Amino acid sequence: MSLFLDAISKRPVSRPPVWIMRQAGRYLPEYRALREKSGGFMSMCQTPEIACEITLQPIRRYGFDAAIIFSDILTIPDAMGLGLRFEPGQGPIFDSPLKNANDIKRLSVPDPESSLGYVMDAIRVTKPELDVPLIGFSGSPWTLAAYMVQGRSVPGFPQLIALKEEQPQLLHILLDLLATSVTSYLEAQISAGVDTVMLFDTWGGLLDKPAYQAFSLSYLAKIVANLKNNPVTAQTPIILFTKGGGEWLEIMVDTGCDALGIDWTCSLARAKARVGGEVALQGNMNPETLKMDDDTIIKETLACLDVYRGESGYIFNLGHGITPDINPEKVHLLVDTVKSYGQ
Ligand code: 1CP
Repeated sequence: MSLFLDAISKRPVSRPPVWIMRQAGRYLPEYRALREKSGGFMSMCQTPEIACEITLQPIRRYGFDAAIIFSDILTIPDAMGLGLRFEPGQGPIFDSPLKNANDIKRLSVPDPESSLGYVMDAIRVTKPELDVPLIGFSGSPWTLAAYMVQGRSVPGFPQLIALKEEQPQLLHILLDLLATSVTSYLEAQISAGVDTVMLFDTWGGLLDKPAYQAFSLSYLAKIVANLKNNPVTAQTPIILFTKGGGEWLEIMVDTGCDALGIDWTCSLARAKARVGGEVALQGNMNPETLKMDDDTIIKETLACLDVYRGESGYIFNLGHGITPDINPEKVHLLVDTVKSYGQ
């Protein structure tokens, strides 16, 4: 067993495990060096040996208690034929975003081993190199739909919101297809060797509560039920993360997930009091804290750890991904603070 899997299942631990969202990425000089000589972000994802190397970089440097497979949430829409590109400084762009009902009705569920096999290959290459658990992941249907309809990252995703207002039934057709696609993608990742899966619902917080339930949570619940009802995947812990979802923790727990990721706008102590009896919690230091002085970083790290002093059911993480402008030394300080906790 491992600290990470023990904490998620609330078995006793000597200290909380630590990993950070986007731990494999642009703040690391060794990542940027590899990116320089590789043919772009997607080709790095699609070359299992490179994806493996990038997954291992932060494990080697910091000794995190879990690894996350190097990939992206937008692999599913890419496999559906939307033509994903990454332009430097602009983020993801789809050449063929979904413009109308025909575009949506033409889509089909990608077969994970044939059209996303590079992700499963990366998992199979990486797993034997690790002595900590490996996390697989997917975007939530709502968050994937956001990029597929909008075509790129635009604040507020106005075209997605317009589709929700004007043609909700059409959006539900898309979300349902994505829920089926995400289920089979995560099943394939689990069969290939990941120990846990995490669903990133980065844009669920754009919605109000009834719309969140209808357009995001109901599809997350479907995916959790599918995985829990399949004997091959039933035992694999599932982490749900809705950025901006702090008000909705109770209904997120009702999906049957094992852990919730929480962002920094939500009080960890209050979240624990509300749902800590039912699920493990993961989070939630503000990523901006890593730009501050050492004493502040230590103080904020300890403030999270103290909420669970002497108890299991907690995984230290940031409240969202680490940003590219962070000094890697600051991450050492954070990890050392967690690892020496309670000793
Ligand atoms: O230019 C580069 O080198 C690419 C930068 C990059 C990286 C390192 C992108 C483009 N994706 C990733 C990796 C990535 N993305 C991981 C790998 C594992 C790890 O965490 O270390 C993961 C889990 C993701 C997930 C992801 N991609 C999310 C969900 C999590 C979150 O941060 O909210 C989202 C929304 C994306 C889309 C995406 N891909 C890349 C970027 C820059 C973005 C965000 C675009 C936006 O701002 O909307």
